[in-house]
Amino acid sequence: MGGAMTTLTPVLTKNWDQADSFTREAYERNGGYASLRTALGMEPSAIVDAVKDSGLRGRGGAGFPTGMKWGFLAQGTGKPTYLVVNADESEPGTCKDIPLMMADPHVLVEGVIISSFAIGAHHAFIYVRGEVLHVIRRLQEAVKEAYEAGYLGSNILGSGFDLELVVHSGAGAYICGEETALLDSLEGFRGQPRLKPPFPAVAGLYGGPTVVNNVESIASVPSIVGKGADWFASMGTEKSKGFGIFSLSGHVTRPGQYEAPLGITLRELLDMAGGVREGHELKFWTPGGSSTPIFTAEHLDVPLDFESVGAAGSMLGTRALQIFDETTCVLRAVLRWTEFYAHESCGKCTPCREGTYWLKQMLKRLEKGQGGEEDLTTLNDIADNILGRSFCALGDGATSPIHSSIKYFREEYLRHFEHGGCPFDTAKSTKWG
Ligand code: L3W
Ligand code: SF4
Repeated sequence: MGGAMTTLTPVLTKNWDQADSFTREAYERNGGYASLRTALGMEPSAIVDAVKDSGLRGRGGAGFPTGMKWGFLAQGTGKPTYLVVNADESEPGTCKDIPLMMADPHVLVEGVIISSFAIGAHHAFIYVRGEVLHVIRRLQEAVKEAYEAGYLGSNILGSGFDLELVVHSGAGAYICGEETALLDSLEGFRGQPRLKPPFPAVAGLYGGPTVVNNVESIASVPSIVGKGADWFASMGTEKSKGFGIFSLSGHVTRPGQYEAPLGITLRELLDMAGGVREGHELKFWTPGGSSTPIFTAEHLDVPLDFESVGAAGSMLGTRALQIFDETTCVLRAVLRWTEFYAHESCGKCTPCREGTYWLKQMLKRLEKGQGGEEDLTTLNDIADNILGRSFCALGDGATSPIHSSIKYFREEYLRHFEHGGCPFDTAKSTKWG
């Protein structure tokens, strides 16, 4: 888990400071599984309506309305309906689902049961990133405890509703966070994105209608059922309702998870997190992980909701706020992210497979100061030929750091070329030499 944790809206993080928060006993002591009892007494369609009315939007990066997605499920296909939780958290900087599953796995399990009941699924899967064995074990234990208590299995709490829940481990590929690659991986194939449409809601796992939702989205459902759609919708902004976990990392005094209403600003979050590390100043940051265009100090007061971040030229994404101070070479950060995308590209389509490789090769050279201004045109051109021409969002995401760093830090690129190397290496100071 990260370091600090502050809650302006103590919902998902409210129990994290209790030593036994991950146990069923603690979860029930804190009121857990009461929403499940409420939900089982409701019409499934009423739960779908409550999620629609709450305004909950997907917390995995895209912000698609959760209730609407549930409403898109194909009916009368003759195939089973599935719920799949995307717990493949791998976006650079994103650290919210893993701490949530470690500290409070039962809120996710309860969310899975209620959501499955709402959409009529009798089989649910939590697809967890392969590297995080400790999270997998914790989830498996929570699922076992839920079966023992009669929250899972046949005739749940005497309601007549049956649900089997499987925790499935991935094999450590970032692309398996893309929902259709995840489904392929879950079916036992190599994880590569499928053509959409059909969307999973129509033909997903084993060809059946499937809801794929992020961990945080599903974990928000028990509170919506327990406290009501209006309560949820009273937080956040007009179009970005509710709360979310913001993960702050990098050059910040107290990195960690901060739960707050959508629409909070980085300035306000930094106030809670003790500011940029002492004696330093903010240089650039990502609002939603490395796949979202970077922001600078001029964006400190942009409300962190889907609309405002979009209007300011980036994306809210996964609310992964990576903070960099003036000691950071922006080219080096961009190179590091680009190496990640080149490594994780699944190779299915040419613009991403070849483009991310060439971006990496060029950036390696430019970071060493071997280049000229014309290289920035080429760099932008390669990125232009990936963006919108790739098969899935990974390719598009890889272009965000390139375009935005050239937009805001062209001078720093040029400084490398004038210097014949990275000015941050030779200066050995907090600023350029
Ligand atoms: C039925 C329609 N369903 C859309 C569903 C669709 C999906 C959801 C959103 O990318 C973003 C990406 C990353 N009928 C539908 C429909 N849907 N139209 O809505 O779909 P989409 O395509 O907008 O987005 P996506 O493919 O889910 C996710 C960004 O998130 N990101 C990445 C985060 C990575 C992680 C991780 O660590 N694993 O979360 C960060 O910003 O760039 O833009 O369910 O089926 N007509
Ligand atoms: Fe694979 Fe990249 Fe194409 Fe996505 S954009 S399908 S990750 S090669």
